[in-house]
Amino acid sequence: MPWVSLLLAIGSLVVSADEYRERRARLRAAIPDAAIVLEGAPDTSGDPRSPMLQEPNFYYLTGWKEPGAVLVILPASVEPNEILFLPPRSERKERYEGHRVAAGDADATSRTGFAKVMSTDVWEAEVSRLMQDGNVPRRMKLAEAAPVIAKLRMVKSRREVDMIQHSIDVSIEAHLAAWRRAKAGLFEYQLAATMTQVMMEQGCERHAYRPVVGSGPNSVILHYGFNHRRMDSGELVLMDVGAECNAYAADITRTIPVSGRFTPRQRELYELVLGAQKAAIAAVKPGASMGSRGEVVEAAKKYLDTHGKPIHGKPLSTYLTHGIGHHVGLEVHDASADVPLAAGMVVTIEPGLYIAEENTGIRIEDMVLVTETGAKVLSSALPRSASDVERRMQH
Ligand SMILES: [Mn+2]
Repeated sequence: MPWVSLLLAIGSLVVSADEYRERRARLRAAIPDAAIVLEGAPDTSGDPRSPMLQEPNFYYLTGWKEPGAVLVILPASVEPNEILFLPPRSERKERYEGHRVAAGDADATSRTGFAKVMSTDVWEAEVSRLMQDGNVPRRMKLAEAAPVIAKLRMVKSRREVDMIQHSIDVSIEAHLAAWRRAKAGLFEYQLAATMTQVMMEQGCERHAYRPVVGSGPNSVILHYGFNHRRMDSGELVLMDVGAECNAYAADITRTIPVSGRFTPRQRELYELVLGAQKAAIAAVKPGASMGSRGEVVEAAKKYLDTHGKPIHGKPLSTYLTHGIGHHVGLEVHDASADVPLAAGMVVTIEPGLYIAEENTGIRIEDMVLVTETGAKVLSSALPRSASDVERRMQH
């Protein structure tokens, strides 16, 4: 019954209303006896250049995309203890933007996953009334909820890992399409266009970040984003490109030879970066630190310095000029707190070497799920070794 499996496939890429409710319950438990107020992204639909992105913490707790909403989470003893406030209906706005859910709609509960939906016009009055009625003590203490939400967001649910995996799978397809197309004489933006086409074709919303396609001298510019240079044979092209699908980001980098073959020097440096990446991934496990002096980056640096020759008298690790990685989720640089790695976290491991005088920047970036015992590379389907890259570029 093919339609059943199709339905399951689509179903698995949606976070359920129950999971959102569970997240709010965990936040309530982490900040008890408080009114937690989150404002969603403001309505910027009047600006046609606005991408209209929901505020990520708000999205994490509600799954709600429409602008101008307010989320209030109250202590468990108060009834109701969570309310979604939506902007009042505006005929004019709906003429431009289409139907929007508003308090009072018969289907407001099923559309939002909230038992209580009210108008933003009354949110402040309603919260004071509920706190008073619920005899919640008024301690005039204000605190940021964001650091607490960040800790929740760092550990992904099984469903979130599935959704991240989908964004990774699409991004891998995009990289492979660019590999097949790469050749001297092409412009960087043409490779970017090929990758964009794959993402959009798969129904993804957008690039998870400005795509970096940097050839030759541009490969050493970490966040190069102009993508306007014509590529030449004998050069490397660094592609740091990832899709955002169903709100979840992927972040993958590969560095390939424009004309399909690494020079001996490029291959030497490439294999050193790959060795450093493998050493760093081997250091990923619960309890390890991703920090600037943590064991993950130190493993990469140690590999570079014990396997590679110094350049201009400087140890090779000097040319790894950025951090070893970051958390990924709803945002490509996802919310995080300075805590050790734990099972369920998803991070990038992305060592690189940037040698300007050789016009050579090499970065290899993969996404890794922290498991109970170590790490699982989620982007392992995209070839990594120099020989495998060359082989795949021929097809
Ligand atoms: Mn990254």
